[in-house]
Amino acid sequence: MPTWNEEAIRRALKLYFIMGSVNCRSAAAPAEVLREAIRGGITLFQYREKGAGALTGEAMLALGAELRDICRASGIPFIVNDDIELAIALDADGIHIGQDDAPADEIRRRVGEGRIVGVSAHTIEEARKAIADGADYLGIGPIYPTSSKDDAKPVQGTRLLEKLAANGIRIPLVGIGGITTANAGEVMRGGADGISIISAIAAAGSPAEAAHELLAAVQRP
Ligand code: 3NM
Repeated sequence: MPTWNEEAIRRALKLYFIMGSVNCRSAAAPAEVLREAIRGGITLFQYREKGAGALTGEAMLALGAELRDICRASGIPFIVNDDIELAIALDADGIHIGQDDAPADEIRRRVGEGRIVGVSAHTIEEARKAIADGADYLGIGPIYPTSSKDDAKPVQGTRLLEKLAANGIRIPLVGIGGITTANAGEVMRGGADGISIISAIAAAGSPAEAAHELLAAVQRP
């Protein structure tokens, strides 16, 4: 397993694609969407099998293994959302947790050293706590309105990103929630190292083209 220093994580966050089977257009197979997204230039992938109709048990594990193998073949780090057992079973490169999960230090102990631990933070207090607990990066959102998360917190624009920078907080940061090619530049200018995307890639007519355009927007903020 590669070692993840801060700069490697910052680079990987640039275009962070998140997907589960429910996020894909009805006819599109998740594996094909992921392959296309990789072709378009994503730099990191998170398997997030959540929401109404999500797979469970063996089917969730099997899809995860398929998506992990696609990532491995292309050198894209593979992160699992929330589920410690699944992250270990899939030998994921990392895990992403929310505020309802155990603290980052406990999660790291349980998944083992060498894996990336990312934490969602919605306030500066949550960010400080996650950093103290040893998070490798923070997901900051929702920046814009999103329909991909039922229990999303109130939209906050780039305010928290700017506040973190103003307070000298330099942990790798990725913006999330409603990000598109039209607003990606604003997120980067707000201080993010990258953007996390579900629907603007997973539900796009061409995930490859969508990813390609998003990457261009991130590279030229
Ligand atoms: N977490 P889309 S917003 C998974 O605010 C997730 O922490 C959020 O999906 C947070 O790119 C979100 O389709 C959904 O808006 C992002």
